[in-house]
Amino acid sequence: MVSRRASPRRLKLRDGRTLEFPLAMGVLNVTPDSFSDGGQYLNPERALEHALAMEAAGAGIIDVGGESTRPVGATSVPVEEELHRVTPVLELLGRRLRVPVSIDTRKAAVAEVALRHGAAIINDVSALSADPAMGPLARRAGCVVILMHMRGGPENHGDMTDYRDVVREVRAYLKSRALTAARIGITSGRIIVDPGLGFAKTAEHNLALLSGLSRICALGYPVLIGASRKRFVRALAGDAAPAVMAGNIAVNTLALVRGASIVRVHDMVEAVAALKITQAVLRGRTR
Ligand code: PMM
Repeated sequence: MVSRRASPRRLKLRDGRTLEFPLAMGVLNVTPDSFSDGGQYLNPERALEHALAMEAAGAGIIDVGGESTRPVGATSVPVEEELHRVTPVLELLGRRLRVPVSIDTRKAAVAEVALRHGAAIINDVSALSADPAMGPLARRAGCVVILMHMRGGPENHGDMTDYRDVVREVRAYLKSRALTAARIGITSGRIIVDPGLGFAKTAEHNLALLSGLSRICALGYPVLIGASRKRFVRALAGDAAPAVMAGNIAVNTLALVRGASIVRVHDMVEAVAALKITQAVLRGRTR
């Protein structure tokens, strides 16, 4: 039986700021090879401009990443290269951005530099399993962590898609990673979980996870959904830009209705408009 706990409506950050859910997280990939926006924001000034535009459009978090995790052909990036990509961007964002920054990394050395530049959240697609120093760093820093489900690494997760009951297995994994985090002193009020759409999942698995999302929300942690521009959306909706955009919005809206707290997106204006409407309908009032 699935025990139910309501996801919190808000979450406190270590600097006293509060994340009010639901919110949209803006993707800022500082990589040459991410599948949808690779190469666009390697220049720190352009990255800042894009982050400020997403903030102005209503982003609640900006997620900075220096390592591509796309399912086909992503290679592991050496720590020096990842730092070289993200550090100048983090420096600029730390001075100019008002909304919290998260760092999308599996490496504690990268997370540590990001935290020093004011990042408030570690977005670890390995759920603290890739680098043994990541959990202790997050505990010492008192930051929020995003624990995502995947199998293998960016190099090989596309092949590891064998599940009996994907929702049950992903839910059990997230629960166990959250308990492991709690055991090293990361309190439950600092944990966000993510089923990891597209990471060691077929299109059917992604759809099953979206259909069964309320079972993952019932763990009681805020749930993040990252569907934006992913292959299963493009396969279902079509590859033309307006079709992909509409597909993203449909997935995000359904995820919010099923209890998701955060949607991770590239197209902020459209995502925030859809989020506002969804929230107003769910509440039955405009504010
Ligand atoms: N997806 C990507 C990268 N980081 N982090 C979380 N928490 N959840 C995701 O779904 C996720 C992620 C890959 O997408 P991108 O290349 O567009 O950033």
